[in-house]
Amino acid sequence: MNDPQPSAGAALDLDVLVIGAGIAGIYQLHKLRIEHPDLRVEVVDAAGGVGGTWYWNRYPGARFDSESYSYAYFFSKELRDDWRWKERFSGQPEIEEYLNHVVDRFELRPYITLGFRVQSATWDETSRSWSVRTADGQERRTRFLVTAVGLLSAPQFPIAPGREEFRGIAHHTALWPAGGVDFTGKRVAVIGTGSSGVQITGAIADEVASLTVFQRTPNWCTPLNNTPMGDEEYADISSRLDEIHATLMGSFAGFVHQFQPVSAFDVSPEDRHRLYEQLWEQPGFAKLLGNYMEVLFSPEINAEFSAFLAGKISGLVTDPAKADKLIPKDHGYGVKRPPFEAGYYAAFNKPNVDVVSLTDSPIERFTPTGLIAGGTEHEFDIIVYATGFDAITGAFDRIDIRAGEGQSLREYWEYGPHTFLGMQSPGYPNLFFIAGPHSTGGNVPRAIEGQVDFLTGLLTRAVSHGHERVEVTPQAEVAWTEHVLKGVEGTVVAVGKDWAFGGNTPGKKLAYRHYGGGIITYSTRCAEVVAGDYAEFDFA
Ligand code: N01
Repeated sequence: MNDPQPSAGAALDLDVLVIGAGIAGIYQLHKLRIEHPDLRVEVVDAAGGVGGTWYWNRYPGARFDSESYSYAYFFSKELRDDWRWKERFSGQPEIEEYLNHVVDRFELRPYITLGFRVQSATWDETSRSWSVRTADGQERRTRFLVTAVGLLSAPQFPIAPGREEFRGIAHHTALWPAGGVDFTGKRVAVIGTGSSGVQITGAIADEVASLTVFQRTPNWCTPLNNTPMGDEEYADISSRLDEIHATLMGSFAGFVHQFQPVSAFDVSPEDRHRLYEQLWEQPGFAKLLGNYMEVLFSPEINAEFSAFLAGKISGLVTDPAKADKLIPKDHGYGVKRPPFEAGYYAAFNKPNVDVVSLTDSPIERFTPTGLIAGGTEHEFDIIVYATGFDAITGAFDRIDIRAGEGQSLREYWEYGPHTFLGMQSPGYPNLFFIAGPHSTGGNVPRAIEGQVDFLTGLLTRAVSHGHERVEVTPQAEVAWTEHVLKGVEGTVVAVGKDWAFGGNTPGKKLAYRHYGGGIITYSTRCAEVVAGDYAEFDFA
């Protein structure tokens, strides 16, 4: 922690407390240190190291599916120049190393407290401060509280009984042990076929004695097409990073890929198929974001591209029965956030790798030696829970956040979040969210960048005027929430199956919790608020 400096809230421990030392928390800390070195700032995190998502998700195969250089921070030319990404889509160890490098390079570590799991945050109107507590009695009193708790940081497990009875090794992909897990010659179950399950399946298939993938919903996986970054290509990219940054911030979802400049309906079916074949060979998200925009809006084009992918899967998986199970039937491409694969479909061509459909054979219970699904007992040495997250609001719901005697934030957001710009809700003064509900998805660090910059400006506006209290108006919240919900109408995503709706979490109310308007619309709205001197906020 930094030395206390006199400020308007000298009786408090801190001016700003940030919860979360991931991509968002690290950047927010750096920005405040640079722009407000006089403010007392601390970042707390439950983890034993920095990195957030990239600290916890250290399972085999965990890696970027945004191009490495497009995901990294852009705020420092020196940082960009002295870090050389090894792969187009780098793996978790390199990403964790990078984030530690950033923390040390910018001397942020003294301001970060690890092993600090926030249990509650309570607003006190008299002192205009938040009291933030852990279960073991630690407390911080802070003027402003910023959550950077992650969109996907509240892991969830299958609800079938008996999980604790299993006597083998069992880990959730998002709670992976630092020492790793030895899969050699083991009988392994992977439960879940989202991005995590797809990545780990491809990574371990060659090591195991047997692998059974338990699939609730098949996904449209396409090749990641990862490659090492050659010196020539890297030098070219490095020389154009300012230009690339402008492209990312001027794009829909912060990726290097750009939608086709023509409508799918203005080209022939043969030309469309030619493009689909080209996209298949391209890296990562090109398949979604380098496609015709109509793949997201037109049921006809979406069905056409989905049929193309179904053909590819049938070509990759030699056993027609397995291929049939692996092809989604109930949703088109892009309805759920698509995973990218490296060796996933090929794994099912091995005789010791199988897929069990949980629709046909639901998991009835776990046993000391494995699990029972559809009446069949399966024995395993290792169970991998790749069952995802109580997404977006889940990490908030696990903290008891209350303003005075009012309802908790959990209750306030139960039927879906209400926010202004995804950054504040009325009734919760001085509490701000980065990469929380109603914030832009896609290449998340680019959305985070815009939010941190905006929030730092808002805090500057407050402290430079000696204001101790900032609260968004209810009108601004209503207008933004309506804008968010209207924006998703008419897209293929609106079917509501994705974690962005909570459709993956039993009992969660279905509501759109992301922001689908894209980075440009979002940043334009932020710029309008700044130009209007933050009229949507009450300062006191
Ligand atoms: O989680 P998921 P994830 N019994 O929710 C199934 C990012 N990410 O960790 O589809 C049985 O996607 C569930 O089934 P269903 C990325 O944004 C990025 O894989 O809900 N199965 C699904 O198959 C991604 O979207 C990277 O029907 C159960 C799976 O478990 C997000 O994180 C890598 C179940 C969960 O899939 C989440 O990905 C990894 C149950 N009770 C993740 N509950 C990159 O490459 C759930 N499932 C950057």
